[in-house]
Amino acid sequence: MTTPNVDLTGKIPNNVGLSDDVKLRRALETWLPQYLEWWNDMGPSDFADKPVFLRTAVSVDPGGWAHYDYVKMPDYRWGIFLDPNAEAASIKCGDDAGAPAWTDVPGEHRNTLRRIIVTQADTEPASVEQQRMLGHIAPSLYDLRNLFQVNVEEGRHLWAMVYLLHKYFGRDGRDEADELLMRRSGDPDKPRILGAFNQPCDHWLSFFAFTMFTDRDGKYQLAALSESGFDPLARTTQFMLTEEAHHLFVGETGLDRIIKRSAELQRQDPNGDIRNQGGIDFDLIQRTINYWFTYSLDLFGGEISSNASTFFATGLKGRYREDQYTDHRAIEGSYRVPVVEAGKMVEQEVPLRNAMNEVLRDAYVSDCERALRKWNKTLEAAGSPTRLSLPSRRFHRHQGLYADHRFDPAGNPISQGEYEANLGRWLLVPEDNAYLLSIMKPCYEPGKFANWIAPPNKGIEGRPIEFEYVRLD
Ligand code: BYC
Ligand code: FE
Ligand code: FE
Repeated sequence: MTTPNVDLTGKIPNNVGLSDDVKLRRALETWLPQYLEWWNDMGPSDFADKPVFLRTAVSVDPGGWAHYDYVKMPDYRWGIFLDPNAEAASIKCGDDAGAPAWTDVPGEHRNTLRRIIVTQADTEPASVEQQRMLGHIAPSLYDLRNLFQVNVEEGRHLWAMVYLLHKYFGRDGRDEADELLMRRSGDPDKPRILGAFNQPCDHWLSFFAFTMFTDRDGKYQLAALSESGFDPLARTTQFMLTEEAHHLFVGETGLDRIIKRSAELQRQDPNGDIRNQGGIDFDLIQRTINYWFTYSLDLFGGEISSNASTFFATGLKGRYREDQYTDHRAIEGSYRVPVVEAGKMVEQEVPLRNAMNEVLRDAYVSDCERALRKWNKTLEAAGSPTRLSLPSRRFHRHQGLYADHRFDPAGNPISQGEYEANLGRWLLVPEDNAYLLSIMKPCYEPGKFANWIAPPNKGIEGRPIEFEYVRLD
């Protein structure tokens, strides 16, 4: 399969040959106004008429895929781009590893593939909905711009999946694409599919934790899907990963800047009190890490999963960087999973294929541990005695083996009573939100930052920190 050149002239920028596929182009051009209606209703509240210094994907050349300029968000050009690969792709894992990849949907995998694609797709608009009010309390123009950059790109990720649904799944796919615009994050009657995407993200501490931990699940899921034997899915997720890196940067550096500022405030106060200077204390940061990290762990699915085994066996979804493994069939290996038996932890040996969710979660957890080490270096450099940590992956789970049991953040089984008595110490609670909203007032002056966060080390795309990233007048 060769990829057509990038076409930027039509209503929908693309490198999938839309101008030659009249039926598909019409279907997507019919979906476009519905998408824009959703964006206007559920995308960023206000700011629609403000020029934002945004990057737009205009090419699939790794050296120059993005164009930076002022754009009003509703005028952003949401496009469809597949990673071009010249050589013939093959199935990367499972029973048929090595066979030619599918350029169309195999009948026997149709329902499974559609479910995977719809699940991936659903998270993209969900995150935009969760973040829609944050512009009103942005700590700086630099951060406001990063929020909007993430939002428009999550919108493009929805386009990437809707293209697959329209092109390969006929009537069912079009219906699914319509429903993606109808579900709503947090709505009890028509919620988004996965748990984390129905949790409120009301303030910037949650925004940075979300882009750090939840977008990072996106990175690992997209990487696993980029190993898919369904070639169009592999290529579209591969290209999505180029944009994803910035989302993770926003989250990881955002938390790092808060931690740095809190350490400064801690040092300035004779009692080390951060809150009485309007900053964010470390217990609150730790509770936020606990909250979003554990909801994000849930996104990997059950520790022992026959779905995961099927996805892998049929070559629909691989592991993180499948090419780092030598055995792509994984028929023989096993994996030891800690399970609860009569209130105690014991290890159960599981066939490797059934533990594929856990294998992917392992890669994710070590990446998160790396970020924690970095933040702790920031604390050390600032002379703070505080250290932050990740809770056990058993703590506060809603999916998988540990969901029916209670654990403390260290991973020890505890009673329901003990769990409930300590929730306010371990997780973000409504009083935390009230405090955070009380200190988060908008700071829209170029080069100025809210009191609770340190400035970044540098600006965007070579521009200075005091650049007018969003023009508000
Ligand atoms: N919440 O065998 P199990 C992103 C369901 S994020 C609610 O344990 P499986 C982004 C599951 O569907 C990346 N339900 O799990 C980030 C199943 O339901 P059914 C999104 C859940 O199927 C930030 C049942 O529980 N991409 O891109 O092996 C901003 C038992 O399933 C949850 C993907 O997720 C949950 N957390 O794995 C913007 C990739 N977890 O069948 C964007 C596609 C599980 O009983 N999805 N369930 O009705 C998948 O590969 C799989 O669906 C999962 C679940 C890994 C999510
Ligand atoms: Fe995304
Ligand atoms: Fe993202």
